[in-house]
Amino acid sequence: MPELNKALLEKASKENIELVSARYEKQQPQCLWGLNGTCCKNCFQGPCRIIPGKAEKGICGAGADLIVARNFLRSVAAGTTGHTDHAKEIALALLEIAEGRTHDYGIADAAKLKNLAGKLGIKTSKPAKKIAKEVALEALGDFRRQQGLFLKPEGKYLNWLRIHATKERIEKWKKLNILPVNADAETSHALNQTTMGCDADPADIMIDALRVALADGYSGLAMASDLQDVVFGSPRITKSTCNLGVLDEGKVNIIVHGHVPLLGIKVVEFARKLEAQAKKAGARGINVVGMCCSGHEALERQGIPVAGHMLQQELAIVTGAADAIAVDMQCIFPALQDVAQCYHTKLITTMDFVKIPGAKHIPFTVHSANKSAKKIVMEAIEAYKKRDPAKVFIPKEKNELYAGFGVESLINALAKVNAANPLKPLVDALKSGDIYGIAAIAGCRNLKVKGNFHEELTKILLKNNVLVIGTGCWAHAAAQAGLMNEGSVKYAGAKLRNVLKAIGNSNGLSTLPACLHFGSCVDNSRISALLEMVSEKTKIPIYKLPIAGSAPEYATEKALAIGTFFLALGITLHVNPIPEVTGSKLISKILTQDLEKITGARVLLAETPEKAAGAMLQAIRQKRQELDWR
Ligand code: NFS
Ligand code: SF4
Repeated sequence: MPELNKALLEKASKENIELVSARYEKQQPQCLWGLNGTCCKNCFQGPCRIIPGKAEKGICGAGADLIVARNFLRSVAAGTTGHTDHAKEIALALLEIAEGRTHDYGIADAAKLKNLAGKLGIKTSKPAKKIAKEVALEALGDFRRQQGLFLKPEGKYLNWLRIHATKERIEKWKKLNILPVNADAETSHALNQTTMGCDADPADIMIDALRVALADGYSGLAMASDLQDVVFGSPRITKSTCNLGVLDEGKVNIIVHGHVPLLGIKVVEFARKLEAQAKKAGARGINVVGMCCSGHEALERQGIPVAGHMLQQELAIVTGAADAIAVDMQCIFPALQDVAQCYHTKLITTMDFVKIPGAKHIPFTVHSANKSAKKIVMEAIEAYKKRDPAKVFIPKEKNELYAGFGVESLINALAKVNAANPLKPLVDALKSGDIYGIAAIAGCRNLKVKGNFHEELTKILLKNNVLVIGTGCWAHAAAQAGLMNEGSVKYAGAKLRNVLKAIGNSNGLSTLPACLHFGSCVDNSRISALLEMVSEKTKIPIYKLPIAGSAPEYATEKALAIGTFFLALGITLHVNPIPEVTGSKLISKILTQDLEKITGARVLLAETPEKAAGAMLQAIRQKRQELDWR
């Protein structure tokens, strides 16, 4: 079980507040059929469970392989909707901005807008808003382009895949017949495909999971990051603070939690505007901090401190100093209100499809953003007046971190080393072995895993001179463990340390941090973009490069979608906990072996950080040998 803020856990237990770990214990032992993936509820003759030797088939005749494959595809599709819905919100917002129907948002990065427009084939010699309209329509095209089961439009596929993927991958995916046409259609089609009496071919279903995952990667992750950069600005390398110690006893504390920066960044803006109101209420000011991916979005663009990861959301309230938590969507525990009602904390929901009984609902749209953000901040100030000082305990856990890495900011930093050819220093270091390989670590925190998997795995890889880049709740964990500040280079092997120092020095820093914060979970697109760039530059396909991924504590369906996207890209991926596929030998074999012949990547299973690091290093070593990079 990952370690959480100990003093706060004790406070919660004294105050008789039930937290996620207690609920986890009460769920033990967890259902074996659920864990091995052989429970089917896809029709109401069921539920059916596969019992080897007794009931090898469900009532309709579906066997273990089929049930496991269908469940897998359904989870990937569900996870994908999280990201495609997110991307669509931003595309729609950009259209509203472009057409002047909202003035609450604008265009913060016109250069990125032009760059995207250029890739999409849009003329850039016109006013930014006109370009923005066309870019938004091209983005929305990825949700509108129609295909039927009996009608496959020749050569048409997602715009966002076309502008990002390498030629090698596009050819590969074309041959596999998995180029997605419409991001929404892919996910809804997956539901039809897996309902009772449709596709009965488990291997076929697994290949189709790759297509859905490509929709996730491009018209989910990449589109969300790209358009958010346009509207809110691209990330810059920035220094900030993390962990629950970022809450400030003397100020009105507002936590923005969820995923879409449309909300979080507005709250930051209005907190600045309403400082005087907070002072009138007796506070020293307003302190906005982020939770989960909303935190990363505000951190990478504005340096806003990040309070914590998914498993710390309830603890933030237990501090007694959280005056308001404003949430949008995803990874928001329904338990938040149960905890909030024990304190003065105002839980504020903002989206029509994410409501929590007992919480205050303030609808938030791109048209009402300013008004709603002001209301949210005022609610927090009102709540602050009711704060009980006797219940306040802010833990001292707080660490510095550098964040804001991504393709643009990293290229800028590398350009200080080699202005004419910024990628060269990185590629040279990879070739020479000064950087032994690149590890991309992503995903949630999960109580099911033993110990601090994220931190331990990262440290072992660093020691072996592997450059670690990552996102999401991994980034919270790594930053809290001191793996993202200047002092963190001590964890890096000597060769990697020299590279980090050299790049840092050229940028006026003593060093780059040991591992690089690549942002929120949709920002996994920044990782794929970097790898795509290295692949194009070296003319070596991603699956041949010394790269390995890991989702060592994944918990959400979204993480499964991202993991499958990495596999489609050709990134060999360690996952933990063991995926819910063990009830089928066929599906387990497809993921851990056969997939390598299909996409060039496979799943690595390991239940300890040592074993995971060993498997990832072995995968990297093998690629180096095949490339003759010693
Ligand atoms: Ni990613 Fe971000 Fe965290 Fe997991 Fe949830 S916050 S979208 S899903 S839990 S990493
Ligand atoms: Fe059972 Fe088949 Fe229905 Fe699934 S689809 S619940 S296996 S009858």
